[in-house]
Amino acid sequence: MINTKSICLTLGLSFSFLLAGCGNEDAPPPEEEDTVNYSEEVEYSIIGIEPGSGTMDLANKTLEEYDNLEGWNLLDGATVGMLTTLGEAIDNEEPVIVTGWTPHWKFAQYDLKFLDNPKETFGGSENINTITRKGLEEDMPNAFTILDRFYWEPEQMQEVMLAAQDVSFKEAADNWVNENEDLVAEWTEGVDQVDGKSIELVSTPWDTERSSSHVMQAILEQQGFNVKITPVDPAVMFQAIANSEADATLSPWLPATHASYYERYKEDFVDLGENLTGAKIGFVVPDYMDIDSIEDLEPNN
Ligand code: PBE
Repeated sequence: MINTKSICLTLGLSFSFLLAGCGNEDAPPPEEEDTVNYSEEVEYSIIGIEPGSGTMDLANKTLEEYDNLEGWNLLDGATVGMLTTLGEAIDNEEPVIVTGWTPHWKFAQYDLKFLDNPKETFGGSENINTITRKGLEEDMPNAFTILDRFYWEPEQMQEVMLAAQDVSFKEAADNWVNENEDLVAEWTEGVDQVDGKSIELVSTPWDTERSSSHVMQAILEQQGFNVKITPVDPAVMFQAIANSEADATLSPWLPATHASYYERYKEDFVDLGENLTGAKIGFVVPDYMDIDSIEDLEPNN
């Protein structure tokens, strides 16, 4: 019997010809491998998060604005569900598309990328701002000064988020504050201690904001404040500050993510500016997926 494999090898034929003509019938021809249809494989679905989030507002807008996303579904859910689905897909090297954001520990744990978004439906680079109710500066000038000065880097926020995978946010934030005394001293320099004055922060329920609000809680407690953190949705966060039901929040993502709420309430709160820059949201996929842009996805016809 003629051994075709050894003939192919001796003839030194190209690799693709070898695969096509020389045994290994189970392997798909290379052309097929190149044109794997990720859109079909993910069933034209994007794994979303909580419906009240800014991320989902912009993800819905994205589905409307890209013609190639016609017939796609954005699945509501919870952030923990999104993270579980993402982790399972990665364990199996399967394609998956999620709504994602950074800073977040998922980028430290997995090799992920944002899909390019030429229509900028998720904005570009996002900031996280600190806003307070009107009158806080007069009522609690000490807290106001610290809130105004507080600014940290995405890496620092990510440290707290990562630590809080193993301990509570309170403990992770207390530890971070103790380990970063010099930086904290810059924010509290010259600010007098108070004696148990109560202050209420509202925070959205995601790890990013749980980190910043617990760090602020730890700092204000060191200054003698009694600090309560109330977790709420973005809509309620803006409402509570605008109505003076809460004192301050470190949770608004701007200029894109929470733009609609910001516009609606902007006359009724005080914006102290960024507490973090260089954040980002969008559609996120594992690095092993061979697509780079939202425009690489195909409509569900
Ligand atoms: N997120 C991402 C918030 C802000 C950006 C989930 C932390 C949200 O979508 O509202």
